[in-house]
Amino acid sequence: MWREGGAVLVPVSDVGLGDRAAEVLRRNDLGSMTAAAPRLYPHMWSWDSALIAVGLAQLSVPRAVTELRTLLRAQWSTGMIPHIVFSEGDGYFPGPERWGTQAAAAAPGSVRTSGICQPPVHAVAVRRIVDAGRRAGGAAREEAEAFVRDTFGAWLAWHRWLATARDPDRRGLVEIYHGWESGMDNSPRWDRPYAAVVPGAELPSFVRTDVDHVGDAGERPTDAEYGRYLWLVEQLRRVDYDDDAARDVVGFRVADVFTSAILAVASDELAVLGEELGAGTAGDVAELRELAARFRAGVLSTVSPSTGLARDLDRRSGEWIETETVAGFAPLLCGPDERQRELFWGERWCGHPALAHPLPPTVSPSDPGLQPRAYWRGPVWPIVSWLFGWAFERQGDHDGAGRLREASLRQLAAGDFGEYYEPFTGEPLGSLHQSWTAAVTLDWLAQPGRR
Ligand code: 9WN
Repeated sequence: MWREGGAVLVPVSDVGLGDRAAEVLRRNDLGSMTAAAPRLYPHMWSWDSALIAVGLAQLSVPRAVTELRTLLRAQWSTGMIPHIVFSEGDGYFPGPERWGTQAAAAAPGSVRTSGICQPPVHAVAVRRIVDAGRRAGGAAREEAEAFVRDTFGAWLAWHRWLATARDPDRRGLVEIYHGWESGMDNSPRWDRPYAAVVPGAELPSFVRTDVDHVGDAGERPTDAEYGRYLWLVEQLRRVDYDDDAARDVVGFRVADVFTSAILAVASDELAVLGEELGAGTAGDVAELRELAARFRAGVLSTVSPSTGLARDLDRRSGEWIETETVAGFAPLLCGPDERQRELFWGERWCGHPALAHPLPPTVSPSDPGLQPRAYWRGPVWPIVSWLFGWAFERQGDHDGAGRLREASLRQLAAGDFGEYYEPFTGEPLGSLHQSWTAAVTLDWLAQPGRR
C-alpha cells in the first residue's frame, strides 16, 4: 500500500529519510484519517490533513484521496471545513465536549468537529494528488481525476463561505475569530487583538494536556494565552457557532493576511482543476478566478510602505498590526514580488548570518522579540518553508524553490520530523514525528530537478 508500483521518486541517497518519513505517516494512520502527531495531536486537523495528503500522494494516491474524503465528510452545511475532525482517540484538550458543536445547526450529524476553521490549503493538495495520479497512470490517475469531479463543488462551497461569511465587506481579506484559525496560534501578530480578550469569570475551568507532550512547557503557549483561547470558544459556543451572530459577539476579529493569500492561490488552483477536468460550470471557474483576484488585491492593499511587509488588520480596533513575522510575506505567496523576494533572502530574514539554515523563521531574526523555542514566536516550521517553496516553483522561481528544498532537507536530515525547529541551532522542538513535517519531506524528496 505504501509504495505502489515503485511510484515513489526518492533519490537513492535520501532513501533512508524517505523511508522514515513514510513510516511516520504509517504509524500516525488511524485508518481513514491521519493523526497530526502521535500524542500531542491525536485527531485530524484541517490544514495538516491537506499537507499530509501532499505526502501521501507520493506513497499511495488512493490513501491521499481517502484523507481528503474523510475531511470533507466533516464539512458544515455552510461550506465551512472545521479545523479539527475528532477521532476516537483522547488526550487532547479542548476535546469535542468543550467545543459543544452538536447544537450548531450547520454541523454534520455523524462526525464530531470543532467549530472554527483553518487556512484553505486544500486545493493545493488536490492539485498534487492529480499530478501524482497522472505520473503513476492507470487506476491512480482515474481515481485522482474522479475525486476532483466528485468534490469540486465541496471545495468551491468552502472557498465561497470564506469569501462571504468571512469577508462580508468584500475587502479581499479573510476575517478570523480565533488565533487557532490562522494556524499560527500564538504568533506575535495576535498579541494586540488578544490583549482585548478578557476571559469572563464564567469561563469553565480547564486542565491542559498539551504541555505533557513536549520537552519543555516553554515551547507551548502560556496558561494566560490558553484562557483567552478558551474564552473565544465559549463566546462562539454560546451562539451555537452561527456565522452572523458570531461576528457580533466574538472578542477577536482580525483580517488575516496570510490566510487571505492562501485563499487567493488556492482559488486559482481550483479554477485550473475545474477547467482541466470539466468539473463545475464555466461560471464556477470564473467565480474562482474573481476570488483569486479579489483576495490577491486585498493582500497587496495591506503592505506597509515603510517595511514592505503585509499586515493584518484588527477589525475591532481598526488598527494595522505591525509585526515582523513571516506572514508579512503573504504577497510573495500570492505571486512574484521583487521587493519581497529581496527582503525574504536578505539579512533580516533567510540571509541572517546566525541562522542554522537559510529558512524563514516565524519572526525575523533581527527582531529582539523573537523567542527561538516558543512555537509560532520564532521557530522555523517546515510546512511554512514548503508553502513558500511551492509558491516559488509555481511562479517559475526554480532557484528559490530549490534553495528552500535543499536547506529544509538538511534541516530534516536527522529524521526526527519535528513540529518546528530552533532557528539558530536547528534543534527539533514541539512534537516529534509530526505528520505534516514527514509529508512535506516526502514531497521535497520526490521533486524532480533536485540540485
Ligand atoms: C490548535 C495540529 C495543529 C496545527 C496548528 C498548530 C497547532 C493546535 C494546538 O497544532 O494548533 O489548533 O493545540 O496547538 O498551531 O497550526 O494545525 O498540528
